[in-house]
Amino acid sequence: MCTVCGCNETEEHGHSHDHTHKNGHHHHHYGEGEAGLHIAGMDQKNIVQVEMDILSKNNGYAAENRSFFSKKGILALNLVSSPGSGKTSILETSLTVLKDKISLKVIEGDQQTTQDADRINKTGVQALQVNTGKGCHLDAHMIGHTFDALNIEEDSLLFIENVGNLVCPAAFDLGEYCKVVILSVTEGEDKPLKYPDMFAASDLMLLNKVDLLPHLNFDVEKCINFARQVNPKIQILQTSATSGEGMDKWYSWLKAQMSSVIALKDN
Ligand SMILES: Nc1nc2c(ncn2[C@@H]2O[C@H](COP(=O)(O)OP(=O)(O)OP(=O)(O)O)[C@@H](O)[C@H]2O)c(=O)[nH]1
Ligand SMILES: [Zn+2]
Ligand SMILES: [Zn+2]
Ligand SMILES: [Zn+2]
Repeated sequence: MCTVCGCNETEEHGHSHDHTHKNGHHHHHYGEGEAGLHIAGMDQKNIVQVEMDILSKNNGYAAENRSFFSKKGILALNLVSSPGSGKTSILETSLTVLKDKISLKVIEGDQQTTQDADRINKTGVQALQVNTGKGCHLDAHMIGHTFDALNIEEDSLLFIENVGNLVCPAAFDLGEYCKVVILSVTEGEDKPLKYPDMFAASDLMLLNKVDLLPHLNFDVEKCINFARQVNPKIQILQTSATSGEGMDKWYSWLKAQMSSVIALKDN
């Protein structure tokens, strides 16, 4: 996961530089220790401790957000993907279709600029931009701070577009109902295997830009099998934000999730 650490660079490391190679393949795997990652100058126990501290604080804020959402019957979705898969385009198309029927709000996460929030605001739906600066993901604390400005209504739908990054947002619970991962066909069918955490953490995968399939050697079935290998329960819809293909199934999925959130609303 993504560890934000400012120290320990001076610590001597006690391991030798002999690496063992499982399966007989010659590659270096830095994810086989207790922490699942390597940071030069930090031992595995320290990394685990820093991660636990960061994540447990985040989880506290996420629990507060989740309770706020469930009391008000708000379906909060955390949209995650690599940069450019089409998160904002899917939102622009969806909001235009849904805005007369459903109360909607959007939180836009990017390192810099208000471009995505500006695009969303043009649809007539209110969006609030959160810039993370050097940060590579939204955290639950940032989400809690948007509530005053957004005034999210009861029985409504809140889209949270995370920072384009297929790795770090997987580890940070925002208090959402679920994560929706967007993968576009121009990224290659192997992404669920290479970045498994995000696909394991998501309930739904939108395979986007399917209008481009005739121009590519992208094997849809193979990609779906890879995603199910990582997460056997993941639901998968094929969409195109530009042609509109598959978008009706996405809207039906949204409405079904909204109904269950409203039915389960804490009173
Ligand atoms: N052909 C095609 N292009 C698409 C589709 N969806 C998005 N795009 C294009 O892909 C590019 C990136 O789209 P965005 O919606 O900005 O992607 P994003 O995931 O919001 O990007 P970041 O917020 O920067 O991570 C734009 O040029 C879109 O027009 C699609 O379904 N088909
Ligand atoms: Zn990160
Ligand atoms: Zn975007
Ligand atoms: Zn914070």
